[in-house]
Amino acid sequence: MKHNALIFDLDGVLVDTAKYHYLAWKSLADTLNIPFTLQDNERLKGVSRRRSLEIILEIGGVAKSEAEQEALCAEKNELYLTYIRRMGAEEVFPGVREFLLDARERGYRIALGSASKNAPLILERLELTGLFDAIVDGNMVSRAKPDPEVFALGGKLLGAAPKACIVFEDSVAGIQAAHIAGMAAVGIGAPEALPEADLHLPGLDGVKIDAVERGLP
Ligand code: B16
Ligand code: MG
Repeated sequence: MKHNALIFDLDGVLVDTAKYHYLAWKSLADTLNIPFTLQDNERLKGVSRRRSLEIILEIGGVAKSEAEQEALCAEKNELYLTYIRRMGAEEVFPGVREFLLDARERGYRIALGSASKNAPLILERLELTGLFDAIVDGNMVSRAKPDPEVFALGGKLLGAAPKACIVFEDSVAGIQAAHIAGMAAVGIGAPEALPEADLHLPGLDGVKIDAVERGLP
């Protein structure tokens, strides 16, 4: 095997949490009389909570103080958590659990590299925690993708050199972050959406790690 460590983004790779982020942000935007659509929500994927709020305020042309923004972020997160607490293992994307189990059996070390501060809770709800050797979440990093911080820390916690790591990502900024970290990047989603990825997969259903290794340059 060419690599020995795998690092996974959470939202859009292992599970669809974007729909819950949308519902929570939509409720908040409604209270602020800001129009917020599913299309706007695309701009929030992989972006931090605080930056997401800034984008929504920009859409509405609304200004808020630092303290007000903190309070709005807390309010949004409470709403978001009402959805997350109801999540179950059936929401894991098809084939993800099998892919992780197969990779572990073959000796790969596995980390999460997510911008979400709620990532540990989400992995618990999905009953995936035990399949990860390390979890890097939004509480542990200060710089957002495309900064490589989240993946560099993931590799470090796994004791793996960048060249030994494969990142699985669904966002352009995440693919860039992986490359800046010196890691291979598998794009989950349409090839046109992630032109810089080293390999494209529509998802992990029916995929095995040895096929990923063969597909990477
Ligand atoms: P939280 P990822 C990201 O997850 C989401 O894509 C993004 O929409 C969200 O704003 C961010 O986490 C922060 O989430 O409010 O839970 O801290 O794709 O990096 O796994
Ligand atoms: Mg993502």
